[in-house]
Amino acid sequence: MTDQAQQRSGLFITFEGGEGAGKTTHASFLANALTEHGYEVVRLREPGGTTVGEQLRAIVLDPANTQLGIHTELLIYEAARAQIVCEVIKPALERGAVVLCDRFADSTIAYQVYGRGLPLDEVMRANEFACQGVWPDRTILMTTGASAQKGLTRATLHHEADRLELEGAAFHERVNAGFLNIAKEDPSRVRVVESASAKSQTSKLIFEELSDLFPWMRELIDDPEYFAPLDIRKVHN
Ligand code: T5A
Repeated sequence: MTDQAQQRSGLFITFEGGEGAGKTTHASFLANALTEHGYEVVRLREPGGTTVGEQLRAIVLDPANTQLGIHTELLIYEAARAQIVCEVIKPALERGAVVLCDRFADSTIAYQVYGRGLPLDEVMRANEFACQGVWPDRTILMTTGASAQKGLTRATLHHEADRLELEGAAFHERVNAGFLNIAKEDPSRVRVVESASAKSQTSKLIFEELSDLFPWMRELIDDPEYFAPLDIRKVHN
């Protein structure tokens, strides 16, 4: 382990963005790089990441649950979050791990406020309650360019559309606009990364946005060979 890894207390990094933006792909590549550099990495997804959370995920994403109300939907996401925070994220940060999470509280603002139309102040209160004082140190917001359709097409290429993916294009456009607003309001935490081009290029941009937290990344950014494999092999999630 590097000296730096030993001294650093835990770091919480989230990946956000619309459907199929590339969060899983790039969180996985980053996790490999951090592990190679001696960090304990905890990779999670929301909703999910705990036994209870995965059960809640199955409910909220099941296209058969057409009766699910938008308040119930919000509370399911928050319940899953409350569980992953206390069961996994808090203990990992206390140990000094780097926690990488696909989606977190920003998704609730983007989907349940901008997408569904729930009041911002109420959703922020729900987020605060579920997060229990835990908040990301850095958020990578991945975008697929002007239209949400590109991400939706990517997301449903290898699996059946889930309940949220089945929402119309207008819903997903509002979600994407919501994410960009969140970034505008908190630019030091939320870094926007375009993921419309080659994966290697996207990953390099992500490393640039994290290089103040991990200065050794600067050397990798200057090495084109490091990112090249992303364009030719599948990174295991
Ligand atoms: N939700 C979630 C809420 O409504 N409220 C909340 O509070 C929370 C937490 C979760 C759903 O729940 C909603 C949001 C979601 O609708 P999910 O499966 O976790 O669902 O989220 P998705 O966005 O649907 O996850 P995906 O796996 O579909 O998308 P990713 O992870 O963004 O994309 P990824 O990495 O799987 O890549 C998709 C495809 O694109 C290709 C990849 O190879 C892959 O095939 N690709 C590129 N990927 C990255 N960079 C490039 N340049 C690429 N080019 C092609």
